[in-house]
Amino acid sequence: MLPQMRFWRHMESWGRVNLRRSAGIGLAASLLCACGSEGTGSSSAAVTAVTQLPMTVQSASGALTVVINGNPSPPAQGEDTFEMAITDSQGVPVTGLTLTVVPWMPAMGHGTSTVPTVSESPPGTYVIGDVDLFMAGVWQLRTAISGPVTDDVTPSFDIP
Ligand SMILES: [Cu+2]
Repeated sequence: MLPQMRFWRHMESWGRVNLRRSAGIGLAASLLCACGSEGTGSSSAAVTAVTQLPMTVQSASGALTVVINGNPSPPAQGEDTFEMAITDSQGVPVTGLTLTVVPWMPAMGHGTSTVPTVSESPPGTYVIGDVDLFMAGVWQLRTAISGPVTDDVTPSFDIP
């Protein structure tokens, strides 16, 4: 009787370990899946990717309002031009800014080989050319603002 009970206890604990192991593998797999879907940008908390223009975003500090238009509109795969009309908290256009724009694909961690051009169309509208959105998916325009105001803004687009 005793040896038999030991045997079943042994089997029972062995089974539990195996269950735990397979549950662990399942958990790991679902975590990987969660990372994958987050990478598409659809569930990203920080930014909302839009498909239509114009779009309005606040700068990181909240001090500036940026209204974005583009050509083509809505933005499409290929070479795009954007316009950022930047105003302060009073709604006054902010002129004389320097914008450094980096197109960035967050899901894949890459930018573009082409560096966008930036020029101001006074007062306070900045034209960003040569934006090479060469893949479909979510792109950010990581934009550092310097000059009279230091700030940054990161509008996000979902390119079909
Ligand atoms: Cu990509």
